[in-house]
Amino acid sequence: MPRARLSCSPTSGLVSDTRTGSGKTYKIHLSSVDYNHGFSLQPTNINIQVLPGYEHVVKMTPTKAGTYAIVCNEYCGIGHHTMLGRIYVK
Ligand SMILES: [Cu+2]
Repeated sequence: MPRARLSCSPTSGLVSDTRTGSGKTYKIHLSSVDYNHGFSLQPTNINIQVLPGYEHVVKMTPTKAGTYAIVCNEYCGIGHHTMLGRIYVK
């Protein structure tokens, strides 16, 4: 199963430009290097809290091509508003 790895940090932001294919299931690995963060993936209903010291794994099976938006929805500090990312599904 393909995997995508994203790291959460207000200083580095979320890793963007992750590319996946429609119809396949992916495991997305999420970790935080500092504080609690949120991982919300639109337009899916994936929405989890990412805690430091853990590797969270969520499964995603995109059914439509397009751009999926990632946003941190847990206030995490001064760089919180910069924590945006995208997953491109072909
Ligand atoms: Cu945040």
